[in-house]
Amino acid sequence: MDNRTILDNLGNRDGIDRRGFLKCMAWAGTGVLWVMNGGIARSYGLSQLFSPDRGTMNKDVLPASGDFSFVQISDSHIGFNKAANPDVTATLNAAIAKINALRKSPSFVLHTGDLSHLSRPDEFDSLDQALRDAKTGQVFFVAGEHDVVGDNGKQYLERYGKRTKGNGWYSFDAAGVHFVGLVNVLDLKPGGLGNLGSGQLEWLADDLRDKTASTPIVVFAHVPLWSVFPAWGWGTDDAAQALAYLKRFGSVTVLNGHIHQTLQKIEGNITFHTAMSTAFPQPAPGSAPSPGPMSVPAGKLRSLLGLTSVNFREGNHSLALIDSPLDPGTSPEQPKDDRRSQGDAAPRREGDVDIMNFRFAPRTLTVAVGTKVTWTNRDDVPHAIVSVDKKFSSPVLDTDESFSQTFMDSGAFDYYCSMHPQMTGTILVVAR
Ligand SMILES: [Cu+2]
Repeated sequence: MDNRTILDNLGNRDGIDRRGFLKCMAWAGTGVLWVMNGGIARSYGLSQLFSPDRGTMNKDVLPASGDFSFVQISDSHIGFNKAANPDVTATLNAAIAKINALRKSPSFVLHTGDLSHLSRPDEFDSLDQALRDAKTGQVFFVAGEHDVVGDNGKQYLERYGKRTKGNGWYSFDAAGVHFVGLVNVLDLKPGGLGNLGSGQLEWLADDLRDKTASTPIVVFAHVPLWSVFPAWGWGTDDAAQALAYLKRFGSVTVLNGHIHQTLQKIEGNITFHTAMSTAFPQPAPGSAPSPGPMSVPAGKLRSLLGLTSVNFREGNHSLALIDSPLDPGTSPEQPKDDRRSQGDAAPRREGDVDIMNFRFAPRTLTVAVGTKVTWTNRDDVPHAIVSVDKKFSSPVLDTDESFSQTFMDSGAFDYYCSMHPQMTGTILVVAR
């Protein structure tokens, strides 16, 4: 079945042919089962644990043993309804069904952020409702940038941050493993990446201080704590400091979401792993003009579902990238700056800025004093504009939504997207 067939089915009377849809979306129901055994973590993609046709468990890849297991799911984006996945609740439910079909229920589920798409109360409600059906002891969360838009995470913290510190970070122990949830989607700096901040780093140093080096550590956060692809914002500015605190431990696993695909890296004693989204895939780093929801033809799906087995390693290994889904033909280089500044579409009239492919076009807009500038979001992910000097800010702008600001003083006004701080622009206001 190709992509067009899916879309035809989606045009049926009831709007959605869920069975056809879920079958084509072979990544639907993704999550990672982690089995800890003697301090060694091993991962199994939920998609690999079940035969795609019958939904039965594939016994060949079942974990043989393990006294303790948990499941990671990520990036549910409840509220998203564009072509890449018109029913994100159905694909989340498919993941939960696979969790519930496991022979042994996981001790808990970790959700590594982007629970919602627009931080709306009804989106959080739907997520909570779906997760109530998961057969597991507890669900732990960390915030994604989509969960903190508009209110700097206030609502998220009220719902999910009851026993957390600061902006929502915390730690807990389970079966001899120390788990640390970190928040790197708040107070993002213009032109920067994910950010932990000094307060959280101090807390982390303190939290780890009394742990012996033989304690297995699992760190989880939304944005990757390693530089996956900084040009797309896929990294964390001050992660090196956090990783320095983790160096002395024999076994460290870092679990992230945000990039909607599986990538793994082993660096010394630290294993990094990013999870797929329960909602939609994103392109491999550098293989498209920008990140964002990707509609996937059925034939391409296998390349997205890489093997997700990871073994802990001991001792100091040199940096190794394993299981990379990068196409050999694509260049991982950062897109050139001139491409960014020119943008993809000419503005329709003086004062218009298009937000497209995670860029402001034009990147620098020159207008006369008194001009009303209007930004319009042409992406199918939300963006939010904020002035570097806090002179203006927009509400969260979903697809095709606009925000206007009239500039009465001359000068250069720098701004960025508070959700994707690598997106920067300038309004240059000149006297008439
Ligand atoms: Cu943005």
